[in-house]
Amino acid sequence: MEQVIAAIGKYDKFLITAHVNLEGDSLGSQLGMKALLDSLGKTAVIVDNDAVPEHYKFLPKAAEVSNDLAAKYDFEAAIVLDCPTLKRIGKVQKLIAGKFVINVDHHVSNEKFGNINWVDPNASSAGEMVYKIYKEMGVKLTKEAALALYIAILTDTGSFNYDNTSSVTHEIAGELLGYGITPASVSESVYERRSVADIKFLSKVLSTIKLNKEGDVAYLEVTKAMLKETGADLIKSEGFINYARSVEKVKVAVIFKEDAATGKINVSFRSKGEADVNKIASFFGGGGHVKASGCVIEGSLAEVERKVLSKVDEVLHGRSAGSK
Ligand SMILES: [Mn+2]
Repeated sequence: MEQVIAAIGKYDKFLITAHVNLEGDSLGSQLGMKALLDSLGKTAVIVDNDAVPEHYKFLPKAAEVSNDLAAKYDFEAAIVLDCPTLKRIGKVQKLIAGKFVINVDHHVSNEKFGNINWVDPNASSAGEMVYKIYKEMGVKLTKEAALALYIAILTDTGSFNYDNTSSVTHEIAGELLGYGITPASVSESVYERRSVADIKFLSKVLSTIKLNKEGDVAYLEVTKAMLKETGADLIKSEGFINYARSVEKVKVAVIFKEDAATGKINVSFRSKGEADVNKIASFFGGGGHVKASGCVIEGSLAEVERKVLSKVDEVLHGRSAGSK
C-alpha cells in the first residue's frame, strides 16, 4: 500500500480502469478512487471497456465513466482495480500500453502485471482496499465516495454472507453508513429493480438445474435462445449461480453462459466448503478467488460443459478426466 500511496503522490494525472462487465466492486472501487484523487486535487478519468449496468446508474458520478476507447486521454499513470490479469480490462489495454501501471486487487490469482502491485487476497473487495488508502492518507471521505465503497463491499461479500466477510468488513461498512447511507435504500436500488422479463429469464435459467451423480456439483445454463425469448440481457444473470450453490450438499456450483457477443462460453464457479474453484478456473485460463472464479472457453455449450464438469469432478473426487 505504501508504494501505491507514493505513486499517488508522485503523479498528477491518472486514468482509472477495472475489469470488463462492470459490477458493484469494480465500479464502486473506481468511483471511490476517483473521489480520492479529486479530493487530493489530482486529475483522474475513469475509462472502462463496458458501460455502467442499468442498476448502478443511480450512483453519483456513474455518468462520468467513459466508454470512449477511441478518445485521447492525457494521463501519467493508470490505476487498475479489481483485475487479476491485464487482459481483463479488455480494450482499455491499448490505451494504457507503455504507461506506469498501479495494480490494486484482491484476487488470489492476480498476475502482478503492474509497475506497482498491491494484492491483498484477504481484503473482501477492491473497495475495501481503496477505503484503506483513504485511512492511511488521512483523506476524509465524501458521502458519494462512502456510498460507492459501501456498494463495492456489499456486493462482493454477497451482502455480508460470504466468508470474505470479517469483523473488519463490518467495521468498515459501519463507518461508511455513518456518512448518511441507508442500507435498505441501497439494497433496493441494487437488488430490487428487476423487470418481469428478468424474472422470466431467471425462471428459464433455474429450470436447467442439474446435479452430478454424487449430488455435490450443481450447474445451470444460460442460452442465447433464453435471452431472445425473454428480452433480458446477459448481465442480468449475475448472481443466478447462487441458487445452484444454495442446494444442500452442493460443494461446487457452475453456470455456463452462451455469450452472443463473443461466440464463447462464459463459465462461473462458486464453492461452498473447502473446494478451491480458483484452481479450476485457472486450469481453463481464467481465475478469481478460492470461492468464486470464472473463465471463458471456446466451443459449443455441450462440449464446454463436458470438459468443465469432468475437471470439477477430478478436483472433487480425484478422478481423471474422461473416466466415469
Ligand atoms: Mn472484487
